[in-house]
Order: sequence, then C-alpha cells, then structure tokens
Amino acid sequence: MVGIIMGSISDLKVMQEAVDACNEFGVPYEIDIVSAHRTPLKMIEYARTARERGVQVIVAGAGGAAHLPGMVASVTTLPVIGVPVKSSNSIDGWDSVLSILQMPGGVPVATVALNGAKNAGLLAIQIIGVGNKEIADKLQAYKIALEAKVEEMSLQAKA
Ligand code: RP5
Repeated sequence: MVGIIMGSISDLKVMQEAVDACNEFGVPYEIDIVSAHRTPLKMIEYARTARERGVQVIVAGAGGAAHLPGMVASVTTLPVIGVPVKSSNSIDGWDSVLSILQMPGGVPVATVALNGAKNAGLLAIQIIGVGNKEIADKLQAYKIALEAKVEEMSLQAKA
C-alpha cells in the first residue's frame, strides 16, 4: 500500500494525481492530511506506525516551508517521495522545492518536480512493482502505451 499525505487540504488538487495513479494501477493507498507544523505529533505517529499498517512507500506533499517529507523520512525506514507543492503564497514554488530537495546526508527524500504528484505516484508504484509481478506487468503495458502515443504524434506531425 502507498501512504499519501499532505500538509493541507489545499494541497489535494495537486496530490490528487498521485491518488489517480494508484487507482489506475489498482494499487491500494491510504490518504491523510498530516502537517509538520500544525500537527507535529500526528506526523511522528503517522511515520512511526506506517509500516505496521502495511504502507510500503510514502508520498508526502507540502508547500512553502515544506518540512513534511523530510521530517517523515527522519522517523521511518520506508522510502519517502516528496512532492513540492506550489502554494498560493509561495515564491514561484522555490521555497517548496528547496525545502524538500536539500536533505542532509543520511535522510533521503526522493524529490519530484514542482507539483509532480503524478510522477510521485508512478514512482511509488514502481517501487512496489520491484517485488510484485502483476504491478510490474501493468507498468510495462503503461510504457508501451506511452510509446504508442508518441508514435501517433509522429504520424500526425508528418501528415
Ligand atoms: C503547507 O502550507 C501546506 O502543505 C500547504 O501547501 C501550505 C498552505 O496551507 P494552507 O494555509 O492552505 O492550509 O503547510
């Protein structure tokens, strides 16, 4: 199962793409609002108990002083994928990107692009797919479909 968390309900419009990816591949997920600054104790509890709930990888999105992915990574050995969310009061999203990207050595967070929740969801599915042939096969079919779309574009461009 994928654990999808975000700092605020205002992040959901971005994070929905991670949910959509899980739905598309039939990968179970849990979703919650967990704030590093507003609910720090809930954040620690979430990260400490995620593995025993069956979570295999965590996708954490936040904006501004986006400490959620890094702080969650500090208390779990599960892989954490960070999604920098461009929140309305941000400085073009650089605050979110750098807060999530610049982790100290020893506490990795796999950071995707600004608002990159789709790739975060796909990366989480790929991590689970390492040990799950059914999901790996679906991912392979997805790659083939991506290739076919580009081939179609190529034919359109030449027509
Ligand atoms: C962060 O502050 C959240 O992740 C969100 O991106 C941002 C703004 O939150 P709200 O003020 O919309 O609740 O903690």
